[in-house]
Parts: sequence; C-alpha cells; structure tokens
Amino acid sequence: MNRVTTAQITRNGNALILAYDHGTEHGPVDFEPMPKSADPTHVFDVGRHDAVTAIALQKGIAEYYRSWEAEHGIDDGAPLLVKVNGNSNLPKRDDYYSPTQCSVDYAVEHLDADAIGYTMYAGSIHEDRMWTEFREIQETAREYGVPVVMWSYPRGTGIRENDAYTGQEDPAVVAYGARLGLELGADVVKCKYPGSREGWTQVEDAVGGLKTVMSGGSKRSDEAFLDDVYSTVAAGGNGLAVGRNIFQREDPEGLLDELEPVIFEGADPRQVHR
Ligand code: FBP
Repeated sequence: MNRVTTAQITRNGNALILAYDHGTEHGPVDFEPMPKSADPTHVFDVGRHDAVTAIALQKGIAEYYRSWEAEHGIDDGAPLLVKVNGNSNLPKRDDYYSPTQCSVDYAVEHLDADAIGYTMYAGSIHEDRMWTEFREIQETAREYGVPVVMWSYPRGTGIRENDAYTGQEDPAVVAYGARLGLELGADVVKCKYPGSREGWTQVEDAVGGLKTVMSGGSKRSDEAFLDDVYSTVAAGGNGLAVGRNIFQREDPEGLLDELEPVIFEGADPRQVHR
C-alpha cells in the first residue's frame, strides 16, 4: 500500500497544525498565562483562522469539538487530527511511554477524523512496545486512507546514557527521530526545533522527502518564534504544529496572520511582522 494523501491537512503542501492536547500532557498549568484558553471552544474558534490546516485533539476534546460544530452549525472549523495516544505528567514512571487511548476505528468512524496523531518516544526503555502499538495504528490508518502524523520525540533512559547526547534539541537526535517517521510509515513527522536553519537542514537530509513540521515549544516573543518557523520552512520543512505559542497569546489571530505568509509563501517575517 502506498502513502496516503495529506491534502486534507495541508495547503500548498504545508501545514499549520493547532495542537491542543496540553491539558493531557502538561495539565491546566499551560492555560494559566491565558485563562480563557482552558475553554476548548475558545481554541476551536481560533482554529477557524484560514492559516490553520488542522486541529490536534485528544479523544474527549475531539468529541466535544464535533458536538460544538453540530450544535452551532459551524462548517468552517479546522480539519480534525485525533491524537490517539498521550500521557499526563502526574505519575512516576520508569521511563517515557504514551499509551493509546483511542483506536483508529473510533477516531475515523465516530469522530470523522481527517488525520491521526501518535507520539513516539524512541530512546525510552518502552520503545519496542511503542513501535508495536504504532504498527497497528499506522496499518489501520492506511486501511481508512487517513494520514498519520508522528510526534517524534526521542527521549528516555537509553538515549540519556549515550555520551554524545546533548539534549532533545540536538540536531543529530532530532534527525534520527525524524528518520524514524519515514522508516515506520508516518506521513508527516513533527520534531523539536533543533536550534537553527542548519539543524533543520540536517533533519531534511535524513527524511527522504517526508513532510516535516516544527514543534512549537514554550512561548517566546513573536520575533523569535517567527524566525524559528521561517528557518524551518527555508530549510525545506513543511510548517508547524503549535500550541502554547498560539493559545497563550492574548491575540492568537494576530500571530496567525503573520505565520500564514511565512508558512505558505515562504515570506521573510521581517517583511510581515507589524
Ligand atoms: P507546543 O507548541 O505547545 O510545544 O505543543 C506541541 C506539543 O507537541 C503538544 O502537542 C504537546 O502537548 C506538547 O508539545 C508536548 O511537549 P513535551 O512533551 O515536550 O512537554
């Protein structure tokens, strides 16, 4: 079976995925800088901006999203990417692992998912298990013809013990994680920003043309954030999957206005920043 199209979550081949799974991954603390962002409908509304090509939600919020659309007659919401695994940071674990809590069947048949998302922690002692779980997810998604976005975040005991490891933004580590997206059959791979355009070039050199998107990271200034996104796209990346740098802002639409030409036209942010 061939790769499936990513057309439903891209525009001119690039993507701006609005990630809103932080209530799972980090907890309500991520909403404190902008309390209205704790209300999913606020973020659903932000996702209606033209720049957004998909919204990434955990199962329960995805159910809420579809009800919100139906109840309010909304037909211009962002395409839905259902994140089928995730974990909280509450328990003490022996290493990184992200359990699957939504089947691809449920995501597609009951939530009408346009795409599937899965976090892979290569380097953890649970890597082998996650590969097995990913295999089932990827193969089922292929049956439905929906694309799979891999959040590829190498981390954990095994990788930390490697003397050459300098952290999860080390370009060699990011490039290895991106390569795994290609090897394991993802259609898009989402990676930490490796600190520079050169770092992203190293990522592109590893992926054989697979679509890549930059992971937003913690909130920074408009200028710094736009620069990182520009460097990613200039190095051949296909855009962005972003949460905090959008929903922790007072005016998320203002930044989306500026991201749109950078991601979809390759514009230099110095020309678009107000
Ligand atoms: P941000 O843009 O806020 O970094 O969101 C991207 C993302 O991958 C989210 O989907 C996820 O909740 C979070 O980062 C996980 O980040 P980490 O595991 O590094 O804490």
